[in-house]
Amino acid sequence: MDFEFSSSSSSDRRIGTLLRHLVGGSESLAMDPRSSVAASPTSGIAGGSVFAHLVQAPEDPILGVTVAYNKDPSPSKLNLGVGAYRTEDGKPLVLNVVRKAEQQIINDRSRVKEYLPIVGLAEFNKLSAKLILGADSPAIRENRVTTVQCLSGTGSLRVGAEFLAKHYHEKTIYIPVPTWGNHPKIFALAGLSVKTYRYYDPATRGLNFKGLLEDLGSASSGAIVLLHACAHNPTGVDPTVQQWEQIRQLLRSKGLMPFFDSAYQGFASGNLESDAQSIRMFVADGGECLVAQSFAKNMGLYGERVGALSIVCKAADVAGRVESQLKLVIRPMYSNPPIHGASIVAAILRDRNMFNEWTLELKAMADRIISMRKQLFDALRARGTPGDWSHIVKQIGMFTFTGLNTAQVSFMTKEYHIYMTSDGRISMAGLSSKTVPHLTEAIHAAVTRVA
Ligand code: CBA
Repeated sequence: MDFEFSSSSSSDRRIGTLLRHLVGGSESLAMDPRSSVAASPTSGIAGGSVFAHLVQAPEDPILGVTVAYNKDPSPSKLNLGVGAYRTEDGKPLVLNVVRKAEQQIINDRSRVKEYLPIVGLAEFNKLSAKLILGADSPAIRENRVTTVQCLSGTGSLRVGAEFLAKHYHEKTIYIPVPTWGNHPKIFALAGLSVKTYRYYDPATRGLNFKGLLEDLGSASSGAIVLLHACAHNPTGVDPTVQQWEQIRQLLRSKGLMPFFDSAYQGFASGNLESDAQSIRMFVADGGECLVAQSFAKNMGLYGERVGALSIVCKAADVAGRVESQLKLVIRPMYSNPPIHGASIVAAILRDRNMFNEWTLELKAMADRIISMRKQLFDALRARGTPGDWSHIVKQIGMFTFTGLNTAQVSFMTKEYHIYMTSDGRISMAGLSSKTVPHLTEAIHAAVTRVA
């Protein structure tokens, strides 16, 4: 399945079809992001506004869940839509170490609010690359990596996509099915042609490894391949280390370009090193790759929009020229990135004590999510809810891909005020011991009463 970025209406339909396919039939995602015009050409002048012809666009399939949740007056409502960490009390969490770093920044009167360079805060870039590629990475030592600060994970993916669309010889990117709903839009709007590869097998609720190898094995040579570094969203299903090794060999043998999305380093296992292992395997072989990195989840800096794009090259002089071209991509988009969030990250990563404190807080968040998996699984078993729910404890990261269908999700929202994405994904990070019984009751009712 593929689609091109062009303005023809048949390709518009193909984008709609692709998006529908990727998210398992969700109507709201079937919207073509560029199709905003009502059918009648004369409606443009109605009501005197030149925008009167615009149709109302649907809410975003993930962020729109929060919009709907906020409108619900029910005291028992529960938001398990967006992947945002909540405490046992259901509250957003600002890490202690982040508060400390912010205090340090505020106390430092020498700090000013000047523009950062186009590529962002140099120290942040250096430390981010070290965090994801490893302190002893030969690629860093040999100056073969260029890292630019971007607007969180999304911005890093978009800058990487724009760069590839402009400068990489192959314009096709393969993305897994399913994947995070924003991926196809980011790549298509950057001008890449998006194709898919099989990833998830609903029958086993596990990895469709054979399908993955077949699809990537028949990919056009040189194509780009999007890989979730860990904690695949939405399925929570990751390849094993042995499977990663096979994927690496396949990509390298066909000259495919890996583009890693690392939005959850530390959230999958609670360990920063193991969650970066897939990427490091690809960097260790000396080949090239792109890495989009987000600090939204692992430092809880969601709204600060802190992230980085690293491009690992084969030679230092190439990395230097790549960086010069990235600047040309960034400058007309947003000129240069914001300073505050990157300063927080740099303060934490540079200081050994603060770094250690961060890893403990990160581990505590990951452990709470893992314990929620166990509690939900136990509760469903105790309730005698039909079905094998073992995938809840087997899946990794922030989300459980429950297997509930769209009708069951709508039922849970309507009857139990539980908000989640229509593909049946729930954010385990939004759950607490107090809300597990309510969710269990809702799932039980959904699977026993709704087909
Ligand atoms: N990649 C993946 C795989 C993600 O899941 C997300 C976040 C991002 C972007 C990139 P940011 O730009 O904030 O760094 O993250 N996905 C969500 O957690 C949510 O934040 C989610 O609920 O799927 C989102 O934006 O949709």
